[in-house]
Amino acid sequence: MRRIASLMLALAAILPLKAATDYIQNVYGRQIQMLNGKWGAIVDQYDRGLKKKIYANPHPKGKTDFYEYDLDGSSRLNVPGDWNSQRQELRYYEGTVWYGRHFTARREAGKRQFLYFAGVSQRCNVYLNGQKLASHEGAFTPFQVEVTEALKDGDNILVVEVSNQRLKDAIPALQFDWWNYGSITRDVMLVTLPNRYISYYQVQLDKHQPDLIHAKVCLSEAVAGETICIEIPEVKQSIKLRTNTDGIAESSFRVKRLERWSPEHPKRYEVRLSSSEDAVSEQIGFRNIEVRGTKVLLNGRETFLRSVSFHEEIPQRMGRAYSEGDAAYLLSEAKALGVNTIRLAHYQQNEYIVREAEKMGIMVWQEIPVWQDIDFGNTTTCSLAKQMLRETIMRDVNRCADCFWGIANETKDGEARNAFLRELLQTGKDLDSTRLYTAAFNTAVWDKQRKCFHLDDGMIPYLDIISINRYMGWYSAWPLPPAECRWEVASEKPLFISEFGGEALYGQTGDATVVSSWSEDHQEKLYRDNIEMFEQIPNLCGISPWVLFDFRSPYRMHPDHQDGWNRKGLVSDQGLRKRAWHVVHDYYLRK
Ligand code: GCB
Repeated sequence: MRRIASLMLALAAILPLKAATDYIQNVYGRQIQMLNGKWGAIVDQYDRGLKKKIYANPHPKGKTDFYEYDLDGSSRLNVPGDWNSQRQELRYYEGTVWYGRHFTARREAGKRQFLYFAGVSQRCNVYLNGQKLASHEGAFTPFQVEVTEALKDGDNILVVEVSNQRLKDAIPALQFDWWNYGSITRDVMLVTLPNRYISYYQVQLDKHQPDLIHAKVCLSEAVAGETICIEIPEVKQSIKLRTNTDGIAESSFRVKRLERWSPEHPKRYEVRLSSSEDAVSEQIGFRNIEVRGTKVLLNGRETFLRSVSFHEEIPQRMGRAYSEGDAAYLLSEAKALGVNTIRLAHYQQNEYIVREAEKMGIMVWQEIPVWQDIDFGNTTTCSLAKQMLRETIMRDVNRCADCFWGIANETKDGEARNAFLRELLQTGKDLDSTRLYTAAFNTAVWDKQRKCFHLDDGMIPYLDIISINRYMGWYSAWPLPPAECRWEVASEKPLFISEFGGEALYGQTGDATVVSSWSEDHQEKLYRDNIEMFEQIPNLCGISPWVLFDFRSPYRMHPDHQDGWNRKGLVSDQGLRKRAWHVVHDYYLRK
């Protein structure tokens, strides 16, 4: 598949959200026709499809015509669903697959219609009835394509050219420690909206004040003077606003006796928004998240972040998680561990996970896949990162559970990287300054003279929380006994241990002092040692073991112990809890 020149056609128009937008927020609360199901799929390893016009689903018209590619007659793949787990021969496939399906639609007079893709990994071109309508890059964020004109009454053929090829200037780039699942991995739907619809809204609690709500509502057209109504029936709140010439209405108002959302009390309110043509509603929670000195405060109270990470993967299925049921499974296991936070590694996971976490009372750290060696000097790559962050924030801006935006994982200090990350931060803060911004660093080093860990990184002053990935007892030997390992890292800010851990094969016994035993004994001891060391970190605000479940990774090819699995899970690929799970569970009970 040819590289997409223009990144995201549809979204490019909406920046920087000052003017009317064509965005679709809260898509599951809209009039939708699901297009999930069995799609025709043609594997196009040598990228012949464009030349052969697969997008037009051609069939022979006369006796002398022939055709080699036939979406109608091709074998089927489930959408959503990665192709890797659906067909043995596609497990390692990196390249292009053409997807296609027919669907019956009705054009609706006076309405606008869109195709909405919740996630296509990693990039795609979208064709409707033979016409190319859009391209999108980035596996983990949604995009929409307007089809009001292109849609036909009756039968339509939708074709999507998908590629999961790894590229040097993409995000993530050529290397990453997780499975490169390809496909239309999330829901696809046809959305019907009023002509002038409510395209984007933010209804959020002020960063510091417990009762002050800031609301911003954008129409899809820049019309002034339109009345927007915001209601929160449970607290008898109803306010009317008028749009400005950009089609945007903004207001701040106080609500008496507002119950704030927290892990202990995940309270949400029904919020209704309406305009002359449109009405939309959803459950929204309110909370204050801020940093004071070295503390993270949730609703004004110091909160220790008891976290864990998982990939968007169901290990037992060896495939991408995509459904509400999958979200419930992953999060229940996290909850059982005793968490109040999850770090969704290392990319934006599907909306079901974020919404479910909010319902269950789990704070969410979401990050974009700026993982290790990104092409930081490349301006196109930087634009892509900014687009990814914007798409993440815009999808989830009303999810109060989302408390942390992660902008990078394990990147190295340097001019190009710093300029890139600073731009990214600015992009994020322009859209949303209520969350805390962080990045995970793996460059904290042991200072032999001063006998402590320290970190020099040019990004420290810009971030709210400094996050450290450090694999003591696994990738590094202990310089001193754990209880003597002092930390002097970003002493004036909250410090979060965003990764630590080690591998163990479920059920394997062995010498607890020998790393290469791959034993639960070793993993259990490693967890105890690390927890002992954490007591030495004065500005510690939380920890996040790496990782909840064993996960698939082409990095991990030890024939006996790994065989394509990263075995750092506290829970095995079969869903069985390892001994280290109990160490973390006990620690979280105490915290
Ligand atoms: C890391 C990475 C994570 C890896 C992990 C590991 O530091 O952030 O993506 O999977 O280490 O297992 O080595």
